[in-house]
Amino acid sequence: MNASSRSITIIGAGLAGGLLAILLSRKGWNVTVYERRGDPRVKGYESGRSINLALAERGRHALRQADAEDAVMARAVMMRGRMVHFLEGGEQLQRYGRDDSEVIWSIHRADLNVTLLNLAEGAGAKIHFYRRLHTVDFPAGYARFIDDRDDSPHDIRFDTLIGADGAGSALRAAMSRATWLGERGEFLGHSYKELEIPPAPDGSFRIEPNALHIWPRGDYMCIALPNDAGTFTVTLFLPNTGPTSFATVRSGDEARALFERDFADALPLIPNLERDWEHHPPGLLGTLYLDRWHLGGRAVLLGDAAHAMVPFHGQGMNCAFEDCVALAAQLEAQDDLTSAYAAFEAERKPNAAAIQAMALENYTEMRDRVDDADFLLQRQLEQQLQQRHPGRFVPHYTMVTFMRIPYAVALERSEVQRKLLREATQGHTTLASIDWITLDQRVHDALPLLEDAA
Ligand code: FAD
Ligand code: E0Q
Repeated sequence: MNASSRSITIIGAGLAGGLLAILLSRKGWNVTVYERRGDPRVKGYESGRSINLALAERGRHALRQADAEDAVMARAVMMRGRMVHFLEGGEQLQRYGRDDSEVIWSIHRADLNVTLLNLAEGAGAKIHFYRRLHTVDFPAGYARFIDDRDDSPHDIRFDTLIGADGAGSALRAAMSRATWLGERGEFLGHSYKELEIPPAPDGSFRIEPNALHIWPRGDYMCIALPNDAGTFTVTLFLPNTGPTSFATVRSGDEARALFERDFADALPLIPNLERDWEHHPPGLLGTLYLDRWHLGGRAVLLGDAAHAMVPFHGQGMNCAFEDCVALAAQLEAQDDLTSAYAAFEAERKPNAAAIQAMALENYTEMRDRVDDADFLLQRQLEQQLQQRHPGRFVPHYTMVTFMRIPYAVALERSEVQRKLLREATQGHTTLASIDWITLDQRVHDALPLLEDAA
C-alpha cells in the first residue's frame, strides 16, 4: 500500500484501540483515534475505581511489539496460581505453571490504558476525546460523532475505519445497517458485581497478594485480583434468576447475608460491601459471534467489538492484543485494505471462536470443579503426563496462558487430553494404580509433538 495514502481511523481508545494506534503509527500509518469518553489522563478515570485484569503471555508478547511491556510490567502484581477458598474454611494454592516463569500478572486497567495512549501519541497518533461514533455513510466515507457533553455533532471524512469500540460497538451497528454480518449474541444468564478489599492499616495486602483468589460455590463464585496499591478488586459472579441470584440478592443487606452464608472469610475484608453493592451496577456477560468482521476495505472490527466473550479465562484483552498484532501484520503484508481485512478475519475468526468456547467452559470449571476430588486427581495426572511427555502432553491452561499457539489448536488438543485424563482416572482415587504403559501409548498415538513446547 502506498505510504502517502496510508490513513486509518480507529474508533475507540480503549485497550485494543490504544495498542493498535501505537503499532500502526510506528509503521508509518497516519492514525486518528476517536473515543467516546474523556481523556483518562485529564479528568480521572470513571468513578476512580481500580479494576484489574490478568495479563498473560499473549498479551505480554503483543505489548512487547509496541515497546510497552516494561512500562506495564513495572506495576504488575504476579499471580502464581489460584487460591481456592473452601466453603468450610481453609484455602489451597493451585499453581498455574511449573514454577515462577509460568505465572500471570494483575494489571490496572486505567494505568494500562493511559500507558498505551501516551505511547500512541508519542508515536504520532492523533486522539480525539468526547467523540462517540454515531452514524456512518460508508459509500461517501463520512462519519458522524457526538460530543456527549453538549450533544453537538462532529462530522469527519475517512478512508477506512477500524472498530476497537468494545462489546457494544457502534461501528458494528453501523456496518450491520449496510450489510449482513450474521450477528448473534448469547447472554450467559449470569452477571457480575465489583467490590473492594482495602489495604490493611499499615498499607499491606490483607490476603496473599501473589494469587488470584477464588471462592467456588457451585452455581456461582467470587474472585479477587491484587492491585499494586495493596487493594484487591473482588468480582462476584451470580445468576440473574434462581434461588441465589441477582433477583433474590438485591439490597446491600441481602448481599451481606449472602456473604455471611457463602463467603464468610471474605466478608470482614470488604468494609464497604453495602455501599459498593448499591453504587456499582451489575455488569452483563455474554458471547458475541459474527460471520463477517469487515466491510470490504471500508471497515473492520477487532477485539470485543468482533468477538466479545465471557471473562472466565482472563483472555479477552490478551486476545484483543493478539488481534492488533495480526491486523498490523496483514496491513503490511497485503496489497490493499480489502485483502488485509479478509486475511485478518480468516486468520483470527477460528481462534476467537475457540477462546470464546474455552472461556465459557472455564466458568463451570471455576465455580464447580476446582474444589472437587476428581478434578484434583486429573490435575495431578496432567502434571505427571506433562513431565513424561514434554512437548506432547501440554496442560490446557499452559497452552492458553503461557504459549502463543493458535487458540484453535489449544482447544483441539485440550479436548483430546481431557478425554484421556477422564478415562485414565475413572474408578481411581490415586495415581498409584494407573496403567502407565497403556496411557503413555495412548498419549503418543493421540498427540503429535508440539513445536517449542518442551
Ligand atoms: P474496550 O476495552 O471495551 O474498549 C472500547 C473503547 O471504545 C472504550 O474506551 C470505549 O469508551 C470506546 N467506545 C465505545 N463506544 C464508542 C463509540 N460509539 N465511539 C467511540 N468510542 C467508543 N480480559 C483479560 O485479558 N484478562 C482479564 O482478567 C479480564 N477480566 C475481565 C473481567 C470482567 C468482569 C470483564 C467484563 C472483562 C474482562 N476481560 C479480561 C476482558 C477485557 O476487559 C476485554 O476483552 C477488553 O477490554 C477488550 O478490549 P477492547 O479494546 O476491544 O474494548
Ligand atoms: C485466569 C486469569 C475474571 C477472571 C480472570 C481470569 C481467570 C478467572 C477464573 C476469572 C482463569 C483461571 N483465570 O484461573 O483458570 O487464569 O484471569 Cl473469573
